Amino acid sequence: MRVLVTGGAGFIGGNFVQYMVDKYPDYTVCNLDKLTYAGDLTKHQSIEAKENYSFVQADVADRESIMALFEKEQFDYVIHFAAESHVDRSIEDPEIFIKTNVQGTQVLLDASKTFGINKFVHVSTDEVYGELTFDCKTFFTEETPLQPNSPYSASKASSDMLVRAYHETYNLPVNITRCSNNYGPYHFPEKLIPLTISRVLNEEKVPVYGEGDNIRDWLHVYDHCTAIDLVMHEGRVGEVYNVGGHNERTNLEVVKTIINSLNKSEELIEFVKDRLGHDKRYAIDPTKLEKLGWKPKYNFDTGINQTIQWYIANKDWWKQIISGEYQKYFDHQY
Ligand code: NAD
Ligand code: TDX
Repeated sequence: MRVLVTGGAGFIGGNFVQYMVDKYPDYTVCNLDKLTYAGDLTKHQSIEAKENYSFVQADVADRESIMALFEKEQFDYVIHFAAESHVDRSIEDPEIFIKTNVQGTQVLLDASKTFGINKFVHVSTDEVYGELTFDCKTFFTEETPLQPNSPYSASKASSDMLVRAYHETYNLPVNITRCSNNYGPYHFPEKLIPLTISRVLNEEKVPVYGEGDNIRDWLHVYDHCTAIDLVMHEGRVGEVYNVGGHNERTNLEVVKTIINSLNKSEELIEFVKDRLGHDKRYAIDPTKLEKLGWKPKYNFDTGINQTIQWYIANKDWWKQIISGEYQKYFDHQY
């Protein structure tokens, strides 16, 4: 099988590329990535020499390059992760989110339709459903109406609609996955968990938006990879699958867990201005995926400890990222 993974130099796509190269030595895995600020290839040193792995630098919105690649490689599967992924950046400057997340997805759908594929898996997010209330009794199901609140989630919802339309109109074999917040190795330090771990390790203040009472539903990236593997091979064509492991935490709980596990002071917490349009709570009902046979390996307590240890052992990776351009972004943001 010939598998195209877009966004495979990023956090989740990067973990997925390594998972696939190791698990399926008889598949070829082509990692296509533009290498934006969020993409880096140093994470793939352990697989870059393997025969079943290759890398192509390209923009998913660049029609000519994408069409030429599909014609040459005749992919069986497209697993589409490539996106602008950070909500705060989308609030600051939405335009690139439309180009990459919406137009880029449409170009990949066109290429898949033109050259034929077994399956197009579109990796989406629970954020397309909007927000839940704090009552903790309701969950996002696959039937929850789409009500995206940020430019990022609006761009992801738009791409979901295009994927759906290419299935309905052209019979393209697709699945859409909508996962809750991921955490784990190689998570880019602009996001809450790696930002907190790296700043606490550096004895720096951790910015918590508003009162820290917003709730996210955390899933270890490894469990997201096993979910996509299952959907890619077993998912019913045309279906949407929610991915989540019932690990709801307030942001303040997450930050305190990290600080305490590193034996540092909670005085590092700094409450800052809230995010505009900040969604209150996300929580996934994963019943449909569980019925397909998926079971997560990590609960939050084991997963967060493994992740903290990973960031301690891999300081070189994140220290190189938080210097330079990233520092300018951070200083502007907070
Ligand atoms: P990320 O920002 O870490 O990585 C994105 C990757 O896409 C980077 O390597 C970047 O270089 C690449 N990219 C960006 N624009 C591109 C373009 N125009 N052409 C080609 N490559 C491009 O993102 P992530 O957190 O790994 O998220 C991956 C996917 O999973 C996204 O589609 C996101 O919406 C979805 N998702 C993320 C989460 C989460 O918690 N991080 C949860 C649910 C769904
Ligand atoms: O400095 C911070 N302080 C803070 O309180 C940051 C960066 C975030 N937060 C809050 C905002 C959110 O309530 O923490 C929560 C998590 O924030 P992010 O890590 O930015 O993630 P979120 O906005 O929930 O979106 C993530 O999950 C869904 C990913 O970035 C998306 O790509 C994915 O679709």
